Amino acid sequence: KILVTGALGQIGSELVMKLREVYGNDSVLATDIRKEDCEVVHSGPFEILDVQDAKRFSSLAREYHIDTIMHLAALLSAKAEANPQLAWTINMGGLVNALEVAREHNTQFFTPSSIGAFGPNTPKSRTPQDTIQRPTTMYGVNKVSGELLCDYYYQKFGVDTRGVRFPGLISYVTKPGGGTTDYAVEMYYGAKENKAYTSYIKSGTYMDMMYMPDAIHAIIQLMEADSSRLIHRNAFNVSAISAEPEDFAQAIRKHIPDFQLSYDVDPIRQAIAESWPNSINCQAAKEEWGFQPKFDLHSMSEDMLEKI
Ligand code: VAH
Repeated sequence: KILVTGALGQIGSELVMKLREVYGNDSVLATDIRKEDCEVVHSGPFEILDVQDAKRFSSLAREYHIDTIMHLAALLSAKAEANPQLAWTINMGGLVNALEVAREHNTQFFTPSSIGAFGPNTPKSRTPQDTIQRPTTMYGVNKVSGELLCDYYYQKFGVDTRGVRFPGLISYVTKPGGGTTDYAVEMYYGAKENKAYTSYIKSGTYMDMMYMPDAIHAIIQLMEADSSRLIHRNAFNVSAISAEPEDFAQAIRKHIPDFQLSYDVDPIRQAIAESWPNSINCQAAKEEWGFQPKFDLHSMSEDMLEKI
């Protein structure tokens, strides 16, 4: 049975539904710090869990006979930069608790890292799998620390930890909260609702992006991969698209010709975006577990505008 933390979040809400489709409703325990009236709560087991509560975390793992933990509960980059101390407490405190439960109950373990784990002196185009990681944001410090801690739990305690460095994720099921790449999600909504959007990220700012269905598939594919093939573990570069705001606008105009994009740059999120890569190299994920995204900017845009 799989325990998912942050199950009501942007990734969690889609991951839980896909896992229940693949493995059966009762094989996925969804948890989050709050309860909501939604299909994640109604379609299978749900429990309130604050990942800072180590005792409850462990007792839920025991009660539900958990053999896999997918730890998604965290503050994203912009929110973490606004509350750095809280971000450390939740992002690292939650991760340590999750890893300890995995060690204690001998479960498999997944948690995402991010392109945010790279910093200003990391090579910016086709960023290698193994390279300099000196992020300048609290979120990035959390992600690099998390990668090292997960590898440590594998090396030291034999916990089967695996992770991916996610790019900006685009989805229409649950809106992201507090990210930097979220401008791209908001642009699709702005296009659909008002044929216009004002971007807080400057034109020409390239970042890696991926459609949520490809992200969910990557998690399942990595967790089912033959561990003897894995040279890396925490965490694999994965991406599908490298784009800047004008690229999204152009793709949207194929469907909404008079879409207007304007700019009101937020210096804080612009600085975060500029410290991240423009495009990352995903060769290791392709070679070690067959990572292969299906959506490009055009097919993602077509699907997003149809579905929202
Ligand atoms: C964020 N969407 O913007 C997340 C992600 C790569 C970006 O980590 O913080």
